[in-house]
Amino acid sequence: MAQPPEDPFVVAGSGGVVLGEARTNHEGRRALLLVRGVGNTTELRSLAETMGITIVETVVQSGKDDPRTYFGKGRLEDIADERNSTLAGHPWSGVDLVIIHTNATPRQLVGVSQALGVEVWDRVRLLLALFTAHASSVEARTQVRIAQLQSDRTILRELANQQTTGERAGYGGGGITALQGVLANLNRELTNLRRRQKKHANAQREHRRQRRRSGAVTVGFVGYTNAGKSSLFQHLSGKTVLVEDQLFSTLETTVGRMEKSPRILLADTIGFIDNIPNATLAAFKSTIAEAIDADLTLILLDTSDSLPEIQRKLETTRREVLERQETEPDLLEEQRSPHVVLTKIDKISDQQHQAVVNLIEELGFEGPVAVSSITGEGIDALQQFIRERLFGQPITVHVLPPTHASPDASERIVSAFYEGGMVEEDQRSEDGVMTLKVWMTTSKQAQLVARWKGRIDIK
Ligand SMILES: Nc1nc2c(ncn2[C@@H]2O[C@H](COP(=O)(O)OP(=O)(O)OP(=O)(O)O)[C@@H](O)[C@H]2O)c(=O)[nH]1
Ligand SMILES: [Mg+2]
Repeated sequence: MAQPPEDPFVVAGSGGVVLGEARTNHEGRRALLLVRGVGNTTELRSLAETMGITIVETVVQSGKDDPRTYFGKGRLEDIADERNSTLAGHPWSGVDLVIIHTNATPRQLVGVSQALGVEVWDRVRLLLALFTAHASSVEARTQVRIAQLQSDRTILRELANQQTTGERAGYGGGGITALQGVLANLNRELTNLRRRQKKHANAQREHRRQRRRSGAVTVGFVGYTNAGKSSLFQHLSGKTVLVEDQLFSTLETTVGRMEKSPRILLADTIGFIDNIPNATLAAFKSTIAEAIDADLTLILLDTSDSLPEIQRKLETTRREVLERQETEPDLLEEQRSPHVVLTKIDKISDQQHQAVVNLIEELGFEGPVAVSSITGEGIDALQQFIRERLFGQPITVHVLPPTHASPDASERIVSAFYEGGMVEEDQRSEDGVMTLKVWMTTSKQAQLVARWKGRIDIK
């Protein structure tokens, strides 16, 4: 009897479904792309390219998806024949992967893989493979694995279903029992990973609370993948992160201080892409939470995209942000309105820039700040904007000299202001009064006023 391997990673593969080790490097693989009807294949091609996969040919069949096999049965048989009879030099030689140009159903994945006898991915499995290849931290690997297992489970369930209804012959030698064993292993691993992820999410939430209590404020960057989030983060924080002209360079959250305002923290995180199934997206929820459970959320848009593209991405991102904010009950009202930042303005003309600004305003957003992380244009204005948005205008604090009744040293009070906000000026007059110009949240101000009543005077 065929034993299911320990690792229940599942790929749709030769002769049906192959169980094997999760492969993380797909560099150099050659693939066929199947497209049903008309479709723009640009996104899928750049996803494949990012992973070093060559699409040797795009095979198109007109008409609507077949619910069982995506392509028609006859056409799939032709493809299988051609692939099996390729000689060296044929463009299809070495093809060991077929990619379906859609988010396919488990039934279609199984159907195509059975018909072609080769590993089959759809758009979601391609994304998952890409995430797996790019995941470098424990956090990222955990969430990607969860998403992958959830997707594998839908395929295993489809197989189990086909077996119980007699649509398909036995699974290995063990039939349904072996399949159930694999499913049970998978569920066990999923439970463990979810527990680990939940722990991590709770720890992070607690971390955010502590940061907030200490007077630090957070700015979250959200936006589509490749919008320029990590580049801007790097520019403002001086902290090095991965920046690449590819989709999904970033999969986890990095928090860094804004160089010119150390009390302001910036959160760079994973980007969005269209049409991801909810179950897959859910695995990334705690990562994105870091940027959404922020004092100010900035939506980054690549200005070199076309206007319809910008509009679609902005509307989708706004919807995502609002939906996710609903699951963060601690957020205050003023934290709930995201602001738009236009990136890569070095790539467009003033005229194009104006057209984008008009569009953003028509969509109900305030005038966006525009920046270039390459030339540095707009960066000062953005820093000023962030500061004013978070702290309002700076306050002037007079710290009175110590008295007999309250002998607290002025220095302690002054350092509390340094810790809780951003001190821009600091002067001491001859009568011992210290005057500070400080950017600070109103809640932190209230806390310090309550603590040193009578010792400080704020204007
Ligand atoms: N010309 C120009 N290119 C930029 C600018 N900002 C970023 N880029 C380029 O855009 C590409 C993507 O930048 P990233 O900062 O990695 O984008 P990201 O939003 O973090 O992308 P993911 O992490 O993949 O979601 C890189 O090739 C950058 O060099 C800019 O202001 N001007
Ligand atoms: Mg990034």
